[in-house]
Amino acid sequence: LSRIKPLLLASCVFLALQPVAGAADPATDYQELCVECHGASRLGGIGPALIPETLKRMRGPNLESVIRDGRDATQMPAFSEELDSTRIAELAAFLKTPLAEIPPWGEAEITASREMVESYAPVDRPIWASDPMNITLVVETGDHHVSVLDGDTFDVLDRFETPFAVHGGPKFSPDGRFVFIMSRDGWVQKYDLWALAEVGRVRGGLNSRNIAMSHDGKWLALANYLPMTLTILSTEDLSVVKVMDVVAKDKTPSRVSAVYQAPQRKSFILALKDAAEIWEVATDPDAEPIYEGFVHSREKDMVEAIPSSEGLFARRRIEVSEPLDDFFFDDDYRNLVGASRDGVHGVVVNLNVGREIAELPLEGMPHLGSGISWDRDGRRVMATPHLKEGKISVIDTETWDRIAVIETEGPGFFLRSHENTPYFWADVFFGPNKDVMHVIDKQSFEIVKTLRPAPGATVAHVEFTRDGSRALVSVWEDDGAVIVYDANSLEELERLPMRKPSGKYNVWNKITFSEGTSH
Ligand code: DHE
Repeated sequence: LSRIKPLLLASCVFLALQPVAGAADPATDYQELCVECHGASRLGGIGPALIPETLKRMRGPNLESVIRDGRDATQMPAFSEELDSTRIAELAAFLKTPLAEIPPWGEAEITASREMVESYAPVDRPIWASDPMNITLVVETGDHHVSVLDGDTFDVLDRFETPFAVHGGPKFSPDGRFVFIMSRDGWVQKYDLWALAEVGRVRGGLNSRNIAMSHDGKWLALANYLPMTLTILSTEDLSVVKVMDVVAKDKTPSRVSAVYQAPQRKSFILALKDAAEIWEVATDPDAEPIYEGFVHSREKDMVEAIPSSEGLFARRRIEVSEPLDDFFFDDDYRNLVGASRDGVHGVVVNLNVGREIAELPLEGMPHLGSGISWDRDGRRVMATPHLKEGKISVIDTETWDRIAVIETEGPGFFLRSHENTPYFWADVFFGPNKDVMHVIDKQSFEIVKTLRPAPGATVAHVEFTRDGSRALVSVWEDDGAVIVYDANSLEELERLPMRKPSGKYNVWNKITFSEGTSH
C-alpha cells in the first residue's frame, strides 16, 4: 500500500492540474478529478468514501470549501483552478446523493480487503519501560492519527496513522496488549501496543458505527449502516468469522446503530436503527441456558441459533415498542436505558425478561451512551447529559426516578469520572459556551468549578489516569492540546500539543470497566 500511495497521489495531483473541458457535469468531474483516490463507486480508496452517510457526519469545513481549498495535512488537493464555484457546488451536491446501488460487502469482499503488515514482528514484552496498564491513547482527528502516551510522564511513545475518520472508543484486548480502532468507512485497524506497530487492517463494512469486543477477547463485532449487517471478526488475525444480515422479525432490514459488549452476559447487545427490536448475540459457546432457559420469557420462541448448534453467535430478539438508540447499561448488564426517537423520553429494558419495564421523562435528547454511574447515599445513581439542553439528569437506577437536574452552561456530549475521584466532569459541547468544562461533586451535585482553559475553543471529553489522580481534557481544535489536570486540586499541570484531539482511552480504566468511563 505504501508503495502505491505516492503513485496514486501523483496521478490525483496530475489530474488536478489538467484543465477540465466541456460542460459542467458532476459525474464527469468526479470521474476526472476524484475517482483515482475515492474509487469508482465513491466508496473510498486511498481517500475516504464520498457518500452522504459519511459526509453528513463530518464536522469541520463544508464540502464545497474542501473541494475548493483542499484539506491541510492530507493528500486532498485544492480544485479552485479547475472548477468554478458552480461546478464545485454541483460536484458537492452529487457527492451528497445516495448511491443508486450499494455493492455487495460480504465475506468475500471483506476478506479481499484484509491487509496484514508483512514486516510486523510480535514481541514478548513491551519495547518501552512505561507502566503497560497506564498507557493512554489520544485519537487525533485533525490528521487521523493516534498518540500513545505514557500515563505517568505523558511522553508520546508513538504516533501512528489511522484510517480516515475514527469514531467511537478503540477497544483493548483483555490483557491491554492490542488495540482495535474503527473508522466511519468501516476499516478496523489492529495495533500492537507492546511493539508499537500496526498488525493489519480490514474493511468490515462500508459505513460503520462502532466496534465491541467479546468478553473473552476472541471476537470483534462491527456495527454497520452500509450494508445492514453485523460483521464478526477474529481478533487474532482480523479474518471474517461471520456476517449477519440484520433483518427484523417482520422482514424489515435494519441499520445497526451500535454494538456493545455485555461482559457478564457473555454477549453482544445491538441497537437497531430501523426496527423495534434489540438483539443479543451470544459470544459464549455454551450460551444455550441464557438463550432458551427463561421459562417465564415470552421470547422463548424467538430464540434462533444461527447457525451454530453450540450457541456461539446465537441470536435473541427482544421486541420493544419503538426503535431505541444510544444505550446506557446498569452495572450487571441486567437493564439498559435506551433513548426514544422523539428525544423526550428514555425506556428501561430488562434484558433478562426481555421487555420494557419503565419509562423516564428525559426531554432534550439525552445522550445515554455517555451516561456514568456511582454510589450516593447507598443508592446507585446514573447521570446523563442532554444534546439539546444545558442540563444533566441524575437517575436512581433502582426506582428509575429522576432525582436531580443539574443546570449547566449549555448542552454537553460527554460525562466522565473515576472511582477514586469525588467529582464528575461534564463538557459543554454546543453553543456559545463550548469552551466550558464543569467539575461537579458526585454527592451534592454542586458545580465545584467551571474551567475555561482555552477561551473560544471547544473543550471536551475527559479521561483519567489509572489511579484517577490526573484528568486529561481535549482542546478539540486543529492546533489543539490535551490538558493534564490534577483531579483533586483541579490545577492545570501540563498542556500537550495535539491535532484536534477527540477521545482519550486509558488501558487500565477500559479493561477493568472502571466506574465513570465508557465501555
Ligand atoms: Fe459519537 C462514541 C454515536 C456523533 C465522538 N458515539 C459513540 C458511541 C456511539 C456514538 C454509539 C459509542 C461507541 C463506542 O465507543 O463503542 N456519535 C454517535 C451518534 O449517533 C452521533 C450523535 C451522530 C453520528 O455522527 O453518528 C455521534 N460522536 C459524534 C460526533 O460528532 C463526535 C463528537 C465527533 C466524531 O468523532 O464524530 C463523536 N463518539 C465520539 C467519541 C466517542 C463516541 C470520541 C467515544 C467516547 C468514549 O469515551 O468512549
